[in-house]
Amino acid sequence: MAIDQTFEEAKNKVSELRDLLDKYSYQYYVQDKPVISDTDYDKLYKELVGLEENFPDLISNDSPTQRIGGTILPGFEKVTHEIPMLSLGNAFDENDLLEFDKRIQKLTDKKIHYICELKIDGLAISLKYKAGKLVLAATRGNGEIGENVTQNIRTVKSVPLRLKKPYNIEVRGECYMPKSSFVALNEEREENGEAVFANPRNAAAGGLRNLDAKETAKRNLSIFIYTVADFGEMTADSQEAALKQLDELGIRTNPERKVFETIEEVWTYVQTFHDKRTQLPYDIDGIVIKVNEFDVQEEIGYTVKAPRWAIAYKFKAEEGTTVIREIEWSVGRTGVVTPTAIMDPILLAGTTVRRASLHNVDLIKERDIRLLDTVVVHKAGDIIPEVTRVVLEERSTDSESYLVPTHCPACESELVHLEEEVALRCINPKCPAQITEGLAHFASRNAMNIDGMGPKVISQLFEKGLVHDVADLYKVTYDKLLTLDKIKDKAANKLLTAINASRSNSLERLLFGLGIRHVGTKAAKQIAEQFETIENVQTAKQEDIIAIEGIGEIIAESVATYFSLPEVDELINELRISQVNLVYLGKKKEELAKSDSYFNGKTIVLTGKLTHFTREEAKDRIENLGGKVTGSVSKKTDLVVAGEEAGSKLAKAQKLEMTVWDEDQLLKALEGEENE
Ligand code: 1X8
Repeated sequence: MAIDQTFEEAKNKVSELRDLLDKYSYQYYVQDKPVISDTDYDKLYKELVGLEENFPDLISNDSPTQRIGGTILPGFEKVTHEIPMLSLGNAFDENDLLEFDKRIQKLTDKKIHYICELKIDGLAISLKYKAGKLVLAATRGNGEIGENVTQNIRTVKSVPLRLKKPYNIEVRGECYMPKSSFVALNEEREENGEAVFANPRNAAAGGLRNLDAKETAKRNLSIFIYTVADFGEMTADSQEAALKQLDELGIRTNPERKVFETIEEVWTYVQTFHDKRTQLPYDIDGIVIKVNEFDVQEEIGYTVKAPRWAIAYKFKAEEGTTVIREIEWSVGRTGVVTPTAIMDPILLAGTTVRRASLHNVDLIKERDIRLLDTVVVHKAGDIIPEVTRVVLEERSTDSESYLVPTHCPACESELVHLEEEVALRCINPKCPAQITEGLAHFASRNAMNIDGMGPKVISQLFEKGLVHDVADLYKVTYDKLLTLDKIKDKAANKLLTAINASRSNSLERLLFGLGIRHVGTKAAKQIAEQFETIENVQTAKQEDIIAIEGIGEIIAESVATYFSLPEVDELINELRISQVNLVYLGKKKEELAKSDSYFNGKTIVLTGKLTHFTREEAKDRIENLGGKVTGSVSKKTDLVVAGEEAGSKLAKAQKLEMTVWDEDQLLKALEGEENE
């Protein structure tokens, strides 16, 4: 089909696909309101990739396929900010805000409003658009000279590569990493023996300042734009109006902003967000308060460094001091041995904290953390308790350096400190801690989901010699369970039911549960979907696995190596004998969206004018869900969608007493809602 396509046809289709993909991306990343499934998005994306491969002349820099550039940069180019990137004055308490208000009132006679916005804890970025296209992204640097990070910023999905209007503007905002991505990233890094990031900002900075944009892309960064530096074709008379216009251009702004008349109201807002900030999905370190009216902003003016019409109220970092009583070492399922500080309880950001991860040995050595040290504790990204530093003045004179363990706390075999890792590792494959952690992982919710099979039951089963590997879990009997502490008739039966139920899990749960390195739930799902049976996975070559979109070399190699081990063969056989399901039970990707769709297998006629989308767009979406769109009403027609000013086709449909929908009903059905 593609071969017969003329250049003109391809060009139209490409343009249509880009519009669609940009729209869906906007709904997903900017508005946080996804309207189509990932599968449908991928399908359109692949169609565009295919067309661009066949017609390379059609590739343009603002195509959604061109977010990740190919080359690794030798270094970042310096960029001079024509309009300097200023900093802000700070306020730390209510009094500072009252004084700010007094200064403002003295500098103007006009009635003013204050606009309060969240102060995002990320990295300031400037974005330049020419004729609506992103041409430059730069870091703040020293405010005068920053670095060209265009290639990296292009991977940030909430940054539009083209605006909804062909404007020439420069805007500024904060690039950040969501808290959830930060936690996941650090967990993964700890597991891999890599150094963890202290907070989301550092993790974002590391991502943004990577010379390989592919690495930036992996960090799941996002952006909020909060100011217009060069208005170009925009006209706005207030910050509020400017932000609204940015929204309309497809630029992501923070929705929590609010306009007030008095500084007292501002103070209430500040306090509200001080308490609410732990619940936000991103880190904020304060509130920015600006005079809303632009004419007054100009009247009030600037100091050398900062606007006089704005101030940043800074939240105090939630931290406190306590004493380390003990350092506990635990062994993870991959053998990484991690230290946890056990401290005198301390209240931090609303919760009592007794334990803080010290992450790895190198960190203990670097910060010279010792037993009985008084330490400052904070919550990284407002979530994870961490030891910031030692208060050396409080250290007693007879204190001694902490002796890092040389042997595994679980199996006593000698620990190794691999050169490229910050972690200590137990490399004994028979280490009981690794095995029980692995068993717990197998039974956990996202894996085989064996309810009630927690660490306590597992340790007992293991210590009593009743379970050695995951296959043994399926050989557990009622009598064996009754030998465990706190397990009586009811609990034993419940556990057996849960074990039995897990036999029918789809393959991806098993693949994840096996604990193959680098295989998370997402990769497990993709592999199961692709290969369908464990036998196919076992015989798959590394290159077959890499061929799956989104699976890279590291995962592919890990999977291939894992299944090449003879003991893994044996384990799978045991699972098979125990009647554990080894097949993928989900639908193949394409079938998935279609099968539960109203449109699947139906013939639909579109007539009249549609307002929410073009005819082509509606057709694409119906077809993606397995429907067929035809031009004329006949006996085969299942549904007629009548837009505005529908004519003869509607009349015919009504005469034949067919189902007729209006555009709203179509929209709802496309979004998976049921119509009467
Ligand atoms: C820095 C920040 C500003 C805003 C939010 N987050 C920041 N980190 C905002 O205006 N909403 S303004 C600013 C600055 O001017 N240095």
